[in-house]
Parts: sequence; structure tokens; C-alpha cells
Amino acid sequence: MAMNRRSFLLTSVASMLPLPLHAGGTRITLRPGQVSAHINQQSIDMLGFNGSWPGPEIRLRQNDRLRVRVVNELENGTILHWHGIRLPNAMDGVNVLTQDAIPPGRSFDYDFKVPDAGTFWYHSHYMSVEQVSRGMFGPLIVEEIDPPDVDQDITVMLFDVLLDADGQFETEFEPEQFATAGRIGNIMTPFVSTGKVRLGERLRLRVINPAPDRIFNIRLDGVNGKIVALDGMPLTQLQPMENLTLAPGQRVDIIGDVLGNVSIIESTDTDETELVRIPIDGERKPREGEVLPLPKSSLPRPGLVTYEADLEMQGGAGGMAHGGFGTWAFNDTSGLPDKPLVSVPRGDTVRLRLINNTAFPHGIHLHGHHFWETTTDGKPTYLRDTTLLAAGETREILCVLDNPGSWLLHCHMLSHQVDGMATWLYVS
Ligand SMILES: [Cu+2]
Repeated sequence: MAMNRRSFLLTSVASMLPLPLHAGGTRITLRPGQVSAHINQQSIDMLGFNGSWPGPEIRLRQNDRLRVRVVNELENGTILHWHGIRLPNAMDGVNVLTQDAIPPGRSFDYDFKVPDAGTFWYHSHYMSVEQVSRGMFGPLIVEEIDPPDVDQDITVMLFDVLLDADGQFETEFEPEQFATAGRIGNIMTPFVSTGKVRLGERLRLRVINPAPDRIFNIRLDGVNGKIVALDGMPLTQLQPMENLTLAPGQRVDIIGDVLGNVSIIESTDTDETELVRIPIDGERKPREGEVLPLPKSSLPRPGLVTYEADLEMQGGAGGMAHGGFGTWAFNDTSGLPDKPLVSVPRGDTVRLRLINNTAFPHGIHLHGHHFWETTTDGKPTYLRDTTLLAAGETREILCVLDNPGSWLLHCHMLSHQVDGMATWLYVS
């Protein structure tokens, strides 16, 4: 079955996301369970929530409380993680560090305030290569108290699925995938929340990459727009909408005006594939005003650095020997170490030097915080919760660790995470 897997790269039309659940002021229920997904003209056993594939978008407003009862209808345990949200540590949804898996037939209540507006998402953080690959994720949208003036607020999730030769979900998780770029699908199955746009409309597009391992290099056609946020965090200076790279876990928000059919195109060195197409239906008088920045984030700026640490990514195919027992390692350790990489009092600014000493890219994700990417001379640039490092690349990040607890720091290529690339920070 391993032969010629790449030989049938299929494309499919984007599916509609399930209708959103409005969670402001009310408790919602998510029931993870088996669902039947329609992929490439076949019904395929996948996983989802409340009978839909993937999970429904959860929408609420900044400073609302999110209350979610998770009723586990799977045959295995599960845990949900709220990616990018500054939340109490006990709500972060990480096995061993913050909670035990929710057993089949049991429930768990998540309950926390969402202090930041932006584009976030939720996903399984237990048996995550399998559970996320099968569809256990959904958008988590926190609206600004004073939202920007747009005609449509559209969510896009880019995703891929690995099918076997019979067109069913590939159930083998092979060592060669774990040791290389991960479990890359052979069919694209993107999701979008709307079926049409009008010429002249102003759109907000929230693009999320929930794929287990695939990095999407995309271009947006048919919109004259600007990047207004990365990983949910507003940019103070809007950025031109050039080619966009989204590592697993990353998000980008764009606001712009419709000039034609809207399409998201994945471009590689050799191919262009249209992932999403939203056709024109109707017209409106275009807006006069320019796109303005979103309301500023309230996250603290970095202070004086009180602690520095290196995080060296090691292993994988073609990698050097390292001290860890798994395929991948951080600092010669595979899997969660007994001691945290960093242990500091609340409020400290920590500089981490991320060193990719492997032959593959890695997207490093910190829980419970955003951090600042920096320029080569150490100046903070963008607030992110996931940063992508190319093979051989080194980047320093500045973390203002103001959220107490034990926070996972891991590669968001889930095949790499499960095979060793995870550590943690402790904030007292
Ligand atoms: Cu990785």
C-alpha cells in the first residue's frame, strides 16, 4: 500500500462548514464521535462533533465566558485544546500536564473567559495524529467588541486527508511519515463558511490550517486586501497580501474588497491547485474607506529578558544522532521531560532561541501565550502562537510568561509531536 501514494493527488470542491454555535452567555455541548464524511464521491468513516465533519464553528465575543460540555461518544478517550486562547492552565486540554483524558461515555466541562478577540480554533489534543487527521477540530471565533465594518465574515479551514488505494481513510501510520514531513494527505478537503460573495463587498477572511502536518503556501485571488491579523493577533501595521504560508495551527485574517470570484490557490514549485472558490453573485457599491487596523491587542510588550534558553530541534530522516529515544527530540530528549525547559515567576520575559538542526521544517507552538517573533537583531515583530522554522533555520522569540501553570511547547506537526518533539514551560 505504500507504493505510489503520491501518484493520485486529488482535488475536491471546498465543503461548507457546519453552522456556527453561538456560545456567548450560554453553555454549549460538543459530542465528539464517529461521523460519515463524503470525500471524493465516497462515504468515509471520520470523526467529528455533534454529527458534523469537522466540528461546528464556535462564536462568541471578547471577554465572554466559553462554557463547553464535552460528552465523549468516541470509543477512545479524548481531550480538547483551545488553540491560541489565554486561558487558565486547568482548561488548556493537555494530557498529563493539565488533565486526564475524558474516558468514553464520560463528560468534561470547559469553562473560561476569552480575553482576546481573534481567529482561534479547537482540536483534539489526545491521540491527536489520528483524531485530528480524522476531523476532530473546528474554528473558535472571538468577535471584537467593536468589530470592523465588513459585509461578510468568512471562515476557511484548509485540510488534507490521506486516503488508501480504496479511497478510504488510510489507517496505517507509517514510520516513514513520522520521520519525514509527516502525514501529508493525498486529497485536499478544505472547508468554507459561505457559498457566494457580491462584487464590491468588503470581506473578512479568516484562514486556519488545522491539518496534522501539511504546510499550506497559498495565494488569494479576487480580493484587494490586507493582512490584518496573524494567529489571531491584530497587526498594528497592515501587511500586503502576498503569498501566504500557514504552518499547521497558524491562522491569517485578511480584510479586503471583492474584485471577482474569490479563490484560494495553493502553489508549489510545480503546481497550482485551487482549494476554495467562492463565486460572485450580485453586486454592491464598493466602500470608499481604506481597510483599517483591528483594535490593538492588550498583550504586554516584552520587558527586560530575565532568562534565556536554547531549544534545539533534532532527529528525523537525514538528521544527526541525538540523545532522545524517539525519532525526534528537543535538546537530546524525546517526549515530555520531567523538568520544564524554563521555570520562571509570572511576568518574566524569556528569550528562546529556536534552532532547527534537522532536514525538515517545524512549526513550534506555545500554549496559553502568544510570543514575539524577532528580527535578526532581536527586535520584536509579530505576535504569534506558532512559528515556522525552515530546515536549518534559527529564530529567537520573546515570551512574556504572564499566565501561571505548566504550558506545553511543541512541534505542531502532529507526527513530530507524537514522536518526541514536546517540552514544557513552568510559570509560578
Ligand atoms: Cu516538527
